[in-house]
Amino acid sequence: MKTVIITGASSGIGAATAILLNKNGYQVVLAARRLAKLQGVAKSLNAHHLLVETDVTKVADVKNLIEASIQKFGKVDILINNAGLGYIAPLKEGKLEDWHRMIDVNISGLLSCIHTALPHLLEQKGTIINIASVAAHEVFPNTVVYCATKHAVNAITIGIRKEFREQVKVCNISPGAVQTEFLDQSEENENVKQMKDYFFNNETLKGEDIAAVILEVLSKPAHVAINEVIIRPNV
Ligand code: NJP
Repeated sequence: MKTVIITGASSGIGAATAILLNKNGYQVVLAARRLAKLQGVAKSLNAHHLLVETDVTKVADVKNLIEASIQKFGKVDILINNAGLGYIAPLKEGKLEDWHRMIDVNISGLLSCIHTALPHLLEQKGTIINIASVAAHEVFPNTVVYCATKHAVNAITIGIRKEFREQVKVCNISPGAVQTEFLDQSEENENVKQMKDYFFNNETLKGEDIAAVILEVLSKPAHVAINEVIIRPNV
């Protein structure tokens, strides 16, 4: 049975992925800060799971996450770096704390997880999946720093592929609009209102759609590596 660690598993894409992978025979480690939400997700899981309260910006938490996974399951085969957030606001508002927070979670947190899990992933010839964004491939106004962080995720994914070819598989999954708690992080403003209207009054993506793509990526035989997926709503 393969062991998969999923960060940001308390809601949205991460929660849907934990449930789908667990249903399909994976033992899943769910990491996030909100333990009560993780416990809610766990109601849909079989016994092959572990919940670890984790803030990916805290190196000690990340260390504990990997150690707890090894202690419970003996190995780590797959790391899904999904924890992330985006604040929607124009640059001219100059919300420096928000900019730093996005860098801390989306880039530094992701790097801490890769750094700590990598020796175990190399042992298993495992897989890293990074949840990037369409914002990793374009730059949109009002989300410039978020786009910058996701461009960085893209660069990290490409770099891992080039340096660790044949040792670990790595895949960048870049969703468009997914109906999750993502937009709830931003203070309500005209841009957020417009985005919520588009996200929730159209048939945009669900967390389950991204989970299905992740399952597909993980289902390929050893000689096949899907390195890049862009998935947009068809509206
Ligand atoms: O959003 P949401 P998504 N340490 O808010 C966790 C990308 N994406 O599922 O700690 C650990 O439901 C948070 O958990 P908690 C996006 O950039 C989305 O949409 O308990 N975990 C929660 O579980 C992100 O990388 C869309 O608050 C931390 C999770 O992150 C990924 O998809 C479009 C944390 C966020 O779940 C999942 O986001 C796109 C921390 N410090 C890319 N901070 C979209 N929804 O449209 C946050 O292009 N989390």
